[in-house]
Amino acid sequence: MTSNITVWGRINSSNVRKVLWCLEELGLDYQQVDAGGAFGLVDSPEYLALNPNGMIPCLRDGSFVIWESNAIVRYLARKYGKAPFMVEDPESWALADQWMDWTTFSFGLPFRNLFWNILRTAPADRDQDAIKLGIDHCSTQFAIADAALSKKPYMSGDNIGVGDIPLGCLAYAWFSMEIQRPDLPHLEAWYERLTNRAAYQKAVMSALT
Ligand SMILES: N[C@@H](CCC(=O)N[C@@H](CS)C(=O)NCC(=O)O)C(=O)O
Repeated sequence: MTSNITVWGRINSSNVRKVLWCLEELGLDYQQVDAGGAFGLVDSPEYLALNPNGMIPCLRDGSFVIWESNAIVRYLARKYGKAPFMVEDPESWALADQWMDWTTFSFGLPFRNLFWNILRTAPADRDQDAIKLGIDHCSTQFAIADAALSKKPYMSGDNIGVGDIPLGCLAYAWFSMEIQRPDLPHLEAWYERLTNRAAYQKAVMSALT
């Protein structure tokens, strides 16, 4: 679909991947501008005028500007989505919100600590105790997702939806890291379903570092 969408953010950021994956699933045209990390730009007055947090991602759609990755994903689904990404009933939205918020607030912090210790820290400087604790903590959280996925094929229910997007981006890093993972068959089957999607392959499955 033709649109006038620009996304700022480096593609190896999990939060940027959420937005890119959603755009790909919705079949929207967009321009991606590298920003953040080694690309800088986020401290410039021009960027701060778009996103005063100086963080990525940020999306502009025509003259409308929005930041916060989960909010961007919901905006795109509501504006451009059709089922399964746009849902109508309050219960389906509530479940999508539940998993999006859970991923950010319950899962995100322990995962970030683990991710940084392994992928953003030189081997000699890694804190092995923190890594072990991080794997334990993430495994406990992933077991909650695994239990949900034992009943339905997606976090969003019978079909994929925006509720799958945040965890799906972190799952790529989890399954790519050289760590000892617990046996969580429903989570693994869900992850495999995601990896078969062209949009996921294009937007999420790129180099982590
Ligand atoms: N809650 C924000 C968090 C954004 C965030 O933490 N972005 C990180 C990248 S994942 C960032 O901007 N880091 C600074 C940088 O990359 O320069 C969101 O979900 O959009």
